Amino acid sequence: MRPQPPWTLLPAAVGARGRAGALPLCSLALLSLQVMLVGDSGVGKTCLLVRFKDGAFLAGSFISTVGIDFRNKVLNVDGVRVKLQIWDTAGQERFRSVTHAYYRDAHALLLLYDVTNRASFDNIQAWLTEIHEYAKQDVVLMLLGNKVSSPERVVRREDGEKLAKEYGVPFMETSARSGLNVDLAFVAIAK
Ligand SMILES: Nc1nc2c(ncn2[C@@H]2O[C@H](COP(=O)(O)OP(=O)(O)O)[C@@H](O)[C@H]2O)c(=O)[nH]1
Ligand SMILES: [Mg+2]
Repeated sequence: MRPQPPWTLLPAAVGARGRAGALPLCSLALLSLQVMLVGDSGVGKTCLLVRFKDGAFLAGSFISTVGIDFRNKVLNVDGVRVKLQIWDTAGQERFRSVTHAYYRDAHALLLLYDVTNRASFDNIQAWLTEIHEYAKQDVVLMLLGNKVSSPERVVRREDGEKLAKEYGVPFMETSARSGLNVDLAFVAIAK
């Protein structure tokens, strides 16, 4: 079942608790954006989300995302409070039918490949085809080459830049491990 947007309850819940340091209700007015992470399994979508949300790296044993999961984070973008509701999808073929339904609601998509995995880069075109088919016409899209802190890089930065230019999408290289460009990428799509 699809989780309900939790922010509709936020002002009342905070007000009722009246905890010290709580923000005044007026400043709780915020813009909400739904962001979806897509890309092959293993490219680091869940790690990128955990790095962004909690500032930590999920190393070693990790729980494979099943279907779809989401987390919220509020950002201050040029003085405007923006609530990102970030959907973490599973790239496995068998979950495709789940994620298709979510494309329609996404305002922004972060499309990831793994710079240490050529196949994940080669699959970007297929992902773009799928995005064009299912996502909103005006969806904000960004291409991310993840795992750049790894010594096993096989996809050059120039290759990513070239592909992004071909499709007219902004591009960044990130590392969920080191945190490189992770916040920047999320802020960029929130703008
Ligand atoms: N070196 C390195 N490994 C990463 C990075 N991000 C994710 N990983 C590893 O890649 C594997 C898959 O990550 P995960 O987030 O589960 O991928 P997902 O299937 O796209 O959600 C895990 O073993 C992570 O530890 C990164 O930035 N650098
Ligand atoms: Mg995952």
